[in-house]
Amino acid sequence: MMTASPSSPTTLPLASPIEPFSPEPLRWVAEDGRPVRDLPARYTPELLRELHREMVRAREFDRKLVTLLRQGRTTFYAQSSGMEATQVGLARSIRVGHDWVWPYYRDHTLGLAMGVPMIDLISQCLGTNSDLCKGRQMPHHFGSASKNFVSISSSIASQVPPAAGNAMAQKYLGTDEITLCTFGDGATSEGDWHAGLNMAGAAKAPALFVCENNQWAISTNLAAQTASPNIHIKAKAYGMPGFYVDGNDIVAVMEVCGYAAEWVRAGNGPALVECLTYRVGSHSNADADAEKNYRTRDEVNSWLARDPIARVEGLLAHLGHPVDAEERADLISAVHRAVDADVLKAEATGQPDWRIMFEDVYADTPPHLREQAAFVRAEMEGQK
Ligand SMILES: Cc1ncc(C[n+]2csc(CCOP(=O)(O)OP(=O)(O)O)c2C)c(N)n1
Ligand SMILES: [Mg+2]
Repeated sequence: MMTASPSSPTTLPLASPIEPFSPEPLRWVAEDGRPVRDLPARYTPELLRELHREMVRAREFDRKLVTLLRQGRTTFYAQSSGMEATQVGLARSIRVGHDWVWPYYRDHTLGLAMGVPMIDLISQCLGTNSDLCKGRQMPHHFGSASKNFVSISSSIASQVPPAAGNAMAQKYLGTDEITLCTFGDGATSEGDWHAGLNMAGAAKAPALFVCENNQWAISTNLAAQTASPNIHIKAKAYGMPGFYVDGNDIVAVMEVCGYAAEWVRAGNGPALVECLTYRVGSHSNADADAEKNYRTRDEVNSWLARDPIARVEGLLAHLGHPVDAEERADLISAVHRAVDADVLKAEATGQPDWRIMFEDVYADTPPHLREQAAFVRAEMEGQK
C-alpha cells in the first residue's frame, strides 16, 4: 500500500521559500486579474486555460448535480461553488496517485481535478450498480483507490487523526509520500482536529493539513467558531508552520500549497495551510435558504465579485489570451453533455439488489446478519 510509485507529472518544482504566518492572505493575482507579484514562468496561457477549464467543469458539475437533486435522482449534495481555485489548485500541489489524500465531504472538485472519473462520482451519487460502493455509502461520499483518495466521512474532523497516522506510517516506512488532509473551518473546533495535529507535530510526520476556510460552518460563522484571529495561527501550538493564502487565487494556492507540500516531503515535519475562500451556494440541500436564515445577500454578492473563475479569466485577458463568450459557452455545454451522458450510463446499470447490503464484508455471514436478511426478504416479498 505504501510502496513508491511513479510521480505524477502535475508535481510542481520546489518554489522559492514562502514565509509562514503572514498577517494577510498571500496572493499572486488581484481580483481584476492583474498580477501583484512576479508570475512564475510555468503559468503559461496553456496551463492557465487548463486550470480555467477544470474550474468551469467543477462549477457546472455543481449546477447539474443540484438539478439531479431536484429531480429526485440523488438525495444529498454539497456544492463547492466559489471554492474551485482552492480545490483545483490543491490537486496540482501534490503527486497524484503517489501521495495520500484524506478529504472531507465538500472535496468532489479536488477529486475531479485529481482525475477521479466523473462517472465514478456520478455513480456514487446515484447509488447505481456502477457505483464502486454499490450504493452502500451516503451520496456524495466517494473514494478512489487508484488515486489514494480515502473514502469521505461525514463526521467532521474524523479524518484528521487517521491522516496523521497515515503520515506517521509513511515516515516510518521511509517513503517519499506525503499525506494531504483537508477540512473546513468548522472542523478546527473538534477535538479530533487538535489530536491529529498534535500527533503529527510530535511525530514530525509528513502531513499537509489544509483548511478550506469558507467562513461558515453551516450557520456558524468564523467569529463564532473561534477567538483566534485566523485558523493558520493554531499551527504554532503544534510546532508547525502555518501559511495563509487567498483561496480564490489559484496561482497563490498552487504556489503556497506546492511549496508547503515539498517542504513537508523534504522531512521537515507537518504544515498547516489556510485557504481563505467562500461557499457561494447553500451548505447542502439540507440548508434551504442561507440568505434568509443566517447570512446576508450583500455578503454573498461581495464574494461573488471575488469569483475565482473570473480571476483566471482576468489574468488570461491581462496576458493577451482572453476567453471569449463563445468559448466559455462551448465549455459549459460540453460539461453539461458529459454529465448527461454519464448519468444515463450510470442509470443504465440499474439499482443494486437489496442482498448486496449483506455481502462483501464477511466470508461467512454471521447469524445476526442472516436473520436480518431473512427479515428484509420477507418485507420485500410482502411488497410484491
Ligand atoms: C462530528 C460532527 N458534528 C456535527 C456534524 C454536523 N455538521 C455537518 S457539516 C457541519 C459544518 C462543518 O463546517 P466546516 O467544517 O466549516 O465545513 P464546510 O461545510 O463549511 O465546508 C456540521 C456541524 C457532523 N457532520 N459531524
Ligand atoms: Mg466552513
